Amino acid sequence: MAKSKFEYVRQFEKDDSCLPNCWIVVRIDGRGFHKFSDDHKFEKPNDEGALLLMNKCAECVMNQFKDIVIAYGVSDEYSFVFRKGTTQFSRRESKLMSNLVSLFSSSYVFYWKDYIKQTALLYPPAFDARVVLYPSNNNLKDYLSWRQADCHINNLYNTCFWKLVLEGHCSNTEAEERLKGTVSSDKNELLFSQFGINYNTLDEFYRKGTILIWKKVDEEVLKVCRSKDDVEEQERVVIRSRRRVTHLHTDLIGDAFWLQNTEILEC
Ligand code: DGT
Ligand code: MG
Ligand code: MG
Repeated sequence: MAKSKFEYVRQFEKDDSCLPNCWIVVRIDGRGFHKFSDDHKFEKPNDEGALLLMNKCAECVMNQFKDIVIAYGVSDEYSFVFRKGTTQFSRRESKLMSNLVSLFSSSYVFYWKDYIKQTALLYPPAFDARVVLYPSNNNLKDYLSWRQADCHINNLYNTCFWKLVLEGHCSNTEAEERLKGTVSSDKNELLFSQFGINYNTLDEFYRKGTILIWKKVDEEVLKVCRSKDDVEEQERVVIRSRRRVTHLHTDLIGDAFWLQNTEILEC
């Protein structure tokens, strides 16, 4: 095909393919979700529907991008990890990042009404995205551990803060003052002594965030077969093994998770 004289402008595009043999992590995060969650009356500190909506969007992303081997979500963020050898979009960073974040955002709007009952969507939400490459398995495990440790620190703080405000008759400033300089054990003690709550027994859904991985499951499917003489059609139930996205709310910082799910790092 003949080329136009304008064709040369393509040379200005930069090569942004990700380094080979590295884990590619795409992390998305809600823009201004502090305000967004107030405007949409999200329950404090955790809104179950809002978190389930995030998980639904992440599942949509994984179902379209089968090279994502694990995803981890907490609050308004999700991290997606592509297998080291992926050739999706020739590993181009901008293509990977923009496709994921736009599919996630449109899913958020599309599924909103199925998950958020208290209010209609008041304005279009946005998510930012970044790509980070991790060369070793340990780097990747430390990355995910960092996000889950963050989940723990924020959730413990927010649980205390909102208990003090909603049930402890504190103003926001007073609750902040009460928590200033406290370490984890102080916060655990505060929850126990003042509100009778053992933090470690609270739902893991909130304490650990959500891990999405692929697991093989056996499914029953109805198959139409012909009889031996090729006269009759018969329906038969057969078992098919399928890879499905599985949701976990468990610790991924310790070794146990990686020993139980060795396939993640082997891919
Ligand atoms: P950014 O990311 O720099 O644009 O700013 P934000 O406001 O999104 O801040 P970020 O991402 O550091 O923190 C997430 C905010 O979203 C945080 O203020 C709490 C809020 N949020 C997320 N999930 C929930 C929820 O389930 N319930 C409530 N009440 N708030 C939530
Ligand atoms: Mg945010
Ligand atoms: Mg965030």
